[in-house]
Amino acid sequence: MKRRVAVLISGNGSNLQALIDAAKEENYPAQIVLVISNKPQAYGLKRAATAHIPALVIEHGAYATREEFDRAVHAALMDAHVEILCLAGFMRLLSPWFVAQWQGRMLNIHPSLLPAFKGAHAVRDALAAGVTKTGCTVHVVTEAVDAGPVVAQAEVAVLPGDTEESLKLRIHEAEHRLYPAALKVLAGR
Ligand code: 4DW
Ligand code: GAR
Repeated sequence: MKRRVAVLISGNGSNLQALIDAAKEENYPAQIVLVISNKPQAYGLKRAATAHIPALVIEHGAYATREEFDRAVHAALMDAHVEILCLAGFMRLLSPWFVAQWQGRMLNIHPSLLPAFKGAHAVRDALAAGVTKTGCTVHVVTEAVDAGPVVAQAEVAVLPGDTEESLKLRIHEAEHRLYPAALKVLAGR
């Protein structure tokens, strides 16, 4: 039986698309059964619609506290019998309570070779640091941001003349291969 996976997004959802595409393969161990966005205008919602995957908008602004938002997200995940959760450009910090509910079953993708360049500007920071090699990481989400156990990493070269945009593009290409591979590892466990 394929594992039931939900993807949480806030924006473009190109990693969501990579997971959707990978899951079309007959032998892939996971299926994307739900997409949740905290932003109504997220382009990833269109990707879900095109793929005929149920999608929900749960706007954090509609909730008085972080924990109430998290409980609404959790309830939707329970309703859809979700077993594994993938964060893909999801930009809201999830509470310790939520993280505990999904302990060991929630992945995130980050655009650096963690533990290097944690935080929201990983690509810019790598460029500014002058490294010749960066990459992307899929890790298990823990309470501490960008610090959970690494499931998979891919290296990406920083090339002479790279801008934040050009480097981001190259990292994205690596992400779109890495995330499906990492989810396959977790789903197959
Ligand atoms: C991440 C971490 C923190 C914020 C945004 C993104 C990386 C991935 C992630 C999303 N939610 C998470 C994680 C994580 O690694 N660990 C946990 N939850 N527990 C962040 O602080 N975002 C702020 C909002 C930004 C915005 O709305 O634009 C925030 O205050 O939530
Ligand atoms: C990805 O590059 C991901 O690594 C990054 O957001 C992008 C989302 O793109 N995440 C972080 O920086 C987390 N701190 P997408 O919406 O096209 O998948």
